[in-house]
Amino acid sequence: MFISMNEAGKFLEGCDNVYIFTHQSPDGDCTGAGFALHDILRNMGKKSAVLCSDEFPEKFNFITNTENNADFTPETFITVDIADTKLMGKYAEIYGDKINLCIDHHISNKDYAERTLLESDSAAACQVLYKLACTMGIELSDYSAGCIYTGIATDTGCFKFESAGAETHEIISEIMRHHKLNYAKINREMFDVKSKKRLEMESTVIKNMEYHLDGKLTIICVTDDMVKENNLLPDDLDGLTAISLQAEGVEVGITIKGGTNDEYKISMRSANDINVSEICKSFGGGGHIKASGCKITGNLDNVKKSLIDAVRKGLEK
Ligand SMILES: [Mn+2]
Repeated sequence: MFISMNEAGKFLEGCDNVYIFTHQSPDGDCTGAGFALHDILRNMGKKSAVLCSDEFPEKFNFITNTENNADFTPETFITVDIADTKLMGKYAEIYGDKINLCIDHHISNKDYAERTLLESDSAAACQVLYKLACTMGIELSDYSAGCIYTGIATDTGCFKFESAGAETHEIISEIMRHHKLNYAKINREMFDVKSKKRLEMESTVIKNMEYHLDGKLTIICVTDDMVKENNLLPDDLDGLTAISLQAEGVEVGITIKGGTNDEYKISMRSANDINVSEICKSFGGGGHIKASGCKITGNLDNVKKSLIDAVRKGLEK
């Protein structure tokens, strides 16, 4: 059931002993939203903990280095930035059908929770959470403001995407005005700083990038074998899709990861007007119009072929 900001606020006021779930392969938005909500609930005198199926990347240490102890009997289950319980990873089976509140901004949200606060035109789950906090009359701590800033910055590609509209900038301006925040440092660490290994991998990825459909489609492929060979961490693979969209004339950029048991994880990005959410839906996935994903099983050549066909159809529309 979809609910309003007011209803979500009332629910938060009445709840306690909360497990907050972020999605697997955590990004800045779910990490920021999870820990900001954790901080908000603690400041309301409630017990809470953030749970994630995967480890949080080190670059989010300034967010995750806080007391976070799940050693209590939970009564309330909240997800942030999770469109589908599948994305809860190992927690999906135990808690997937128990979610009391979902705070999200994905147009593809499956409405799996008892209550869903969905703003599909919000740039980030952190933006939804910020507005919820305002509705509740909560004054954010500098720490929470930093979490929310990070989530909005990362989900908008450092305020480059169309999703970062007037409202997003107004919220960021409010955050900057009222909180001590080293946003230049956050942005440098989120977007510019890369390990030597990562830089080397990027150069390999660029060298091996495939151009299809007259250069309108680019494909980057990083298989599990390559990951093992080069000792890469999940964090080293983050944001590769951005590279696929740097090619001049490109409309759709695809990143293929995985390969163990012939299972591939596909990330798809659109440079302009192609709706990649629709293309990914045809493979059982989804996401945003310009950024979506899906999983495909098969041998790599066939996976690529079906993706190229699907994008060709998308371009012809
Ligand atoms: Mn998000």
